Amino acid sequence: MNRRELLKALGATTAGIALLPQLNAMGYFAPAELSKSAFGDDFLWGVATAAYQIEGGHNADGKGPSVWDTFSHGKKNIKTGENGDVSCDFYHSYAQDIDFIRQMNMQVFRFSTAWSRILPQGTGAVNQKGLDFYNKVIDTCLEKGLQPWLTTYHWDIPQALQDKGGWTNRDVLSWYNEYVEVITKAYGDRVKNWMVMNEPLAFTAIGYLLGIHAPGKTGFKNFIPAAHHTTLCQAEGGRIIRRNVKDANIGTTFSCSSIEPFKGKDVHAKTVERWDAMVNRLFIEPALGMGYPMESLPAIKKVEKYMQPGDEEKMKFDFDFIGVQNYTREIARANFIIPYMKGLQVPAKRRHVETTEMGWEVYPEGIYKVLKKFAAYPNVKKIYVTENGCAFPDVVENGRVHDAKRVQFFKDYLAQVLRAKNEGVNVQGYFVWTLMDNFEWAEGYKTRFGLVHVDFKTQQRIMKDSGLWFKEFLAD
Ligand code: IFM
Repeated sequence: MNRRELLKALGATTAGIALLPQLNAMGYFAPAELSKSAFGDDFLWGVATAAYQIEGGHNADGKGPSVWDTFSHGKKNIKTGENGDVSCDFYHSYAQDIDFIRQMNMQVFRFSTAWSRILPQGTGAVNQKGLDFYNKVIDTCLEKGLQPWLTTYHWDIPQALQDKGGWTNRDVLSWYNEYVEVITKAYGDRVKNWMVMNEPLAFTAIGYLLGIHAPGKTGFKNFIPAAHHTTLCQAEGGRIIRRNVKDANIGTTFSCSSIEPFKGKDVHAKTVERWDAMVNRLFIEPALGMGYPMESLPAIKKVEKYMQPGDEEKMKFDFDFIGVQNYTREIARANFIIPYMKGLQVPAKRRHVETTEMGWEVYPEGIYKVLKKFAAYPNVKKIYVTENGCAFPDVVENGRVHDAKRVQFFKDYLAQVLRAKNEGVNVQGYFVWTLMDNFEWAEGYKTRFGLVHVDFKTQQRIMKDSGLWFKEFLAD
């Protein structure tokens, strides 16, 4: 039964009328027809990528190794045994790939710079050819009428710095500052939209706590200092951009998920609070001057060991915008055996809900909830959805990819973004994860998120039906 039929059936009964507020909360009154104009003329549309996931050219023109070069070559670190040495070969095919963005009638290309392409040893000598590569990317965007949006860090710290402890070493503050000084001075004349970090929780928790991502470290002894130094760099990066880039629009991005109690039961409320503090609050609240959410997540008190006088102040930065990145929701269940978190996330597959190939629940209302949640912080001025997307198994048939599930995913999630916007959330743009299929970290190339299909043997590209859908949707 579709939305209209359901409302018609329910509207005729007293019980149905009583249900109307609940249906409203569930998004049943979100506009059925999506249109570009419903989002407004100033709303920005784009795609997001990350250097290691698309570039390849892993040792081209003087690039130094990053943690991901090392990690992906380690035995059994990547489920498929693959690595990002060549990936989509964006290093050589950037002009053709950027053209796809234009063809889809989008305005924004969000990408990251690879620190070790620019500073092969992390600090010291600058690799001019590495700098030039991003000059070409930026100039190509501008020639094609696209806005380049630059993320300074998307998980690929130079291996030379990891050898000295990487994000766990407080010296990372000066290493990172040197890198941001270089890129802001090199690109600030043309790049006006900057994001400091990509999903700080993801790279510190998956890389330094769980050991599933580079650099493969585990335990709170690694995670806590890595998280604290990232928080400091998040703010300092903002200050350097402000100083060096005239008229910059400065943000940073967060992986955000609505955390909900298992079977809606109150007994899991404390667990929900702890997971919410970890997933949604840990990195934004110090930037907003609220400190770490220690009351909700006592395990974070361990950070005090790494705090130096003045750090509370140094963690703050007045961002122009916040990048919200959402894919799914999490269901939390109390379990007192689990150290620190005292609870677990209940995997979607055990809940028998619709999932993507990543095993993540398809839950469009989740993006509405996180937009409302982040917009409720008094100092959050504006929001962009800097990532949203899905992996489904794609099949090439007669030169086409009919990815109907992905198209539906975007329609449903966009309806919820519009619902939040219509309720007053200052959301000003939406960037799809991602332009083209690429190296999905520990999953390898199997999970495809792109609007453009990539044949990794031939490097042939095909715009999927989802890419064609955006082209049509965004056409003037
Ligand atoms: O591929 C990643 C990206 O690097 C960061 N956000 C989530 C995406 C999908 O897993």
